Amino acid sequence: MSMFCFQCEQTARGQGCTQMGVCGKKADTANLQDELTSKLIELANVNEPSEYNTKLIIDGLFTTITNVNFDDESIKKLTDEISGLIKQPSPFDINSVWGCDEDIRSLKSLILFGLKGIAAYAHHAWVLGYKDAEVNNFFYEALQTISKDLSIAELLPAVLKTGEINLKCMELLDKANTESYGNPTPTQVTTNIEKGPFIIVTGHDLKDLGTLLEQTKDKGINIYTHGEMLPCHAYPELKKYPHLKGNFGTAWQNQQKEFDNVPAAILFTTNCIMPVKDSYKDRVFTTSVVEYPELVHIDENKDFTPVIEKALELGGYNEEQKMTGINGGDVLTTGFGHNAVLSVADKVVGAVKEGKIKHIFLVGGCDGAKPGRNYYTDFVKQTPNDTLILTLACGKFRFNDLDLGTIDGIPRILDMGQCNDAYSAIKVAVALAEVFKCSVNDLPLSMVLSWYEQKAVCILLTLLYLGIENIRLGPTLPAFVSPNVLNVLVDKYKIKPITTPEEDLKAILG
Ligand code: SF4
Ligand code: SF3
Repeated sequence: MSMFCFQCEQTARGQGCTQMGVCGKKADTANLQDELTSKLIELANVNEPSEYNTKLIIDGLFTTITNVNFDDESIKKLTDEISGLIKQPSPFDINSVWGCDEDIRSLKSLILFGLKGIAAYAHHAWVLGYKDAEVNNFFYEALQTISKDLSIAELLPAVLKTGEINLKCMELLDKANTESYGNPTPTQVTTNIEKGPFIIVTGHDLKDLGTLLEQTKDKGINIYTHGEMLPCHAYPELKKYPHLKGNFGTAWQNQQKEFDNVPAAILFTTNCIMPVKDSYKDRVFTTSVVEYPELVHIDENKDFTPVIEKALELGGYNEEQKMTGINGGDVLTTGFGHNAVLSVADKVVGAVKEGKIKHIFLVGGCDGAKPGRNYYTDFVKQTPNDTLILTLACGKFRFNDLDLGTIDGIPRILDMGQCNDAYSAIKVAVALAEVFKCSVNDLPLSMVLSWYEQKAVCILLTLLYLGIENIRLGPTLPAFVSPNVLNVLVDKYKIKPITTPEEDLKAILG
């Protein structure tokens, strides 16, 4: 075994990557990421919390998320910086956790992987100037928990606390995003690409996009979002730029095909970056915690000149390119965050009371490469006409180009935003439960979720912390959930693996 990693949904044989990552991560890189994680745990144990240390922990954890950083040099540099700060060495090796009893390993994995997701959200809020002491303190507490010799009974509450803190962190990021860029409003986004130079921006970071839009003003360059950046079109302070034109391509796992020879510059602000092919390697740029060997990295000064120059040099398409989503549609509607949905709450409530809306589905989460993921397309296509579909995160690219019509003027598919906008879905669900004077579990609302990387883990933990039952999860269950831990999730939260769209719809609506 030259490495061990089982943190994402595509892990080898559904058990663990041991030779090289299915994601393309090499064994050396995986081992360096383990070393980084070990040092972060040591730092959290021996150093006093400080703003500087917290930022290092946040960025260090984010660096180890799936499809974020493939660059050994940058990982080593970060690890060395942390080592230099450690006052009294008290080495810890994360591999000791992988070797634990399987239930302990499972619970500690839920905490560590959930914490990585929280770190990503905390990072995005931090760069906009938003921080929260409780969230920040939890990074130390949770990393200490991982290094302690604790029982199952002691670890279970820490798992739920990870979900609780993630809710706080998603709330913080929502505040950061909406106070900086306004409340999202429903917005239609084209999938067509105009002629002329353009830049594709992918990842999750609103600030990077805002900065790039400002730097490309009046330069004759158009900007297109990709993947999880699609919801940016709905924020007033981003959509005010006329050169923010549309959305390029579909979900992250199609990037190697869609970026092949594209005559544009591509900027990765976060995951998900896949091994970069030679046919477009010269035009990919990274920033923030994303790094990939040999690519130009834009540092924290955020001078995007190299990206702009590359876009001008490549020149874009000579003619407008008609492109579509995976089902052939060329308009994607986004911007149904909590503010937009709650502003039409009366209408939704009225339609539910009159029986025009019989059920609401939350079909959200990550996309990925496994063939079984067309479940989500088929599920949405088969939902009856008197149901609404709330969605979020990159899994929506399976169905967000479908036109499923409207109910009383409300579109049947409501895109609430990025994965962290699960916060919006929670807010809407809680508001509906208040109106109907029942619990969220008693609402005609079902969650059908897809997971891939660690942000999905922290969101799942938040839903469990809130006591949400009957979540359907796919395409497969996490390798790091042991049979006993799964039993707890099934007994206590009635969590279920997805089956077929037909069977699941029958079970939900029956
Ligand atoms: Fe394997 Fe996923 Fe880890 Fe990559 S991130 S090495 S695919 S488990
Ligand atoms: Fe997607 Fe990578 Fe998870 Fe933000 S971009 S959700 S997979």
